[in-house]
Amino acid sequence: MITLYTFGPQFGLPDPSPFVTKAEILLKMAGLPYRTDTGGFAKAPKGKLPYIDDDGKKVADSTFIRRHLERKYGVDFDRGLSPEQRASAWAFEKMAEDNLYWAALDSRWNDDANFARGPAVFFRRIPAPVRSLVVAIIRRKVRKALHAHGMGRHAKDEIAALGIRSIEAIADFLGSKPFFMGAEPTGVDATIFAFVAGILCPHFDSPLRAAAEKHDNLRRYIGRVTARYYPELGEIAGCKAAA
Ligand SMILES: N[C@@H](CCC(=O)N[C@@H](CS)C(=O)NCC(=O)O)C(=O)O
Repeated sequence: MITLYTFGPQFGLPDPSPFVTKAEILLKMAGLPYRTDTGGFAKAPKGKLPYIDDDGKKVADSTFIRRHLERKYGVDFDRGLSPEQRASAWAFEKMAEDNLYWAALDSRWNDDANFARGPAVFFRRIPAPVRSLVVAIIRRKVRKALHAHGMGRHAKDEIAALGIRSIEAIADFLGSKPFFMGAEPTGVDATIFAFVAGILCPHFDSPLRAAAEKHDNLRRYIGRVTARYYPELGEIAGCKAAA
């Protein structure tokens, strides 16, 4: 049995981390039995979630989890796609993970109101006297990571502009297709769903959310993917699971 290490559902999302949600959807797409465990962060091989334990073998990072499932179980998440489509899918995935992610992270962690409504809850089990110190240390760590990536060096409106450009690209590429690459879901849907759902999450206010909300096709897409992979949740990010 595969164990997927997660943060656990939060803010009406399957997980606050889009990378964890991506890995979970890939497991669902593969049709493999798995369990989730929210107690693995301290032992994460790369200091981040997600990672899996598959019969004693630990695989960290959502993309390497995907590669592991492809190699060990013979799953082709891009079944039916041409090499050109596979290339586009990879490029969109990495745009979301390596660029859009940082704009979304900035809006959750550096906007005080969003932080108070969101990531602050991760620290509520820490005793009150030291909590504010721990929160300050972790927020500084996130700011340093944003700076090291480069996104954190931009002004607020520039960060929003970059994030919105990615959202527009996602909405335009999706167009009227049911799933990101066509009539059926493929691997990239795990990523696109996870990121767009996180941005549309009504728990947070941001220019990214306002931009995403202008695209009905994105909202319908979230409903469609929810129906396929999280029917038990009924709706995610205010988008009702669609029949
Ligand atoms: N490249 C990784 C990214 C994973 C990642 O950034 N996870 C974040 C949560 S969204 C994390 O665990 N951060 C904890 C930390 O940096 O201390 C993947 O694809 O799995």
